[in-house]
Amino acid sequence: MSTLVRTGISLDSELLARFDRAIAKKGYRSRSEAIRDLVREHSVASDVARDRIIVGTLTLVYDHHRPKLSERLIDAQHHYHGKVLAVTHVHLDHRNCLEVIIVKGRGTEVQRLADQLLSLRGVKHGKLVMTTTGKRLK
Ligand code: NI
Repeated sequence: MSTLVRTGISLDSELLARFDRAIAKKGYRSRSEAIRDLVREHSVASDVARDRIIVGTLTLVYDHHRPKLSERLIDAQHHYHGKVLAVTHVHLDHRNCLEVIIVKGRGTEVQRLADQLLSLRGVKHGKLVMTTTGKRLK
């Protein structure tokens, strides 16, 4: 079990003032929580860089009237079936669909799937957000 450790750091006063203003704007009530989040962000980025198992969401907005697009999206997801945990689909209007695909796998594999889907013609916008199971995030 880990314990809470207090630490002090030396920072340029203007840099610290800028940091304090930025975190206040975001709603942080303490510098410690903002720094903890930065460290967690670094930990997730490190897991992605080391190609560890990550979880993520891939959000897509696409035009389902585009010929064969729905079929191509489904084919690609079946190809990566071990990585796709769940899919939520919302019909935004007569033309546009929103899909959120929940994925799990090595960062490079998940990125490959995301690139394949995002580059299809008719996919208007999308983004992959990678995170971790949280085991290494205290
Ligand atoms: Ni739809």
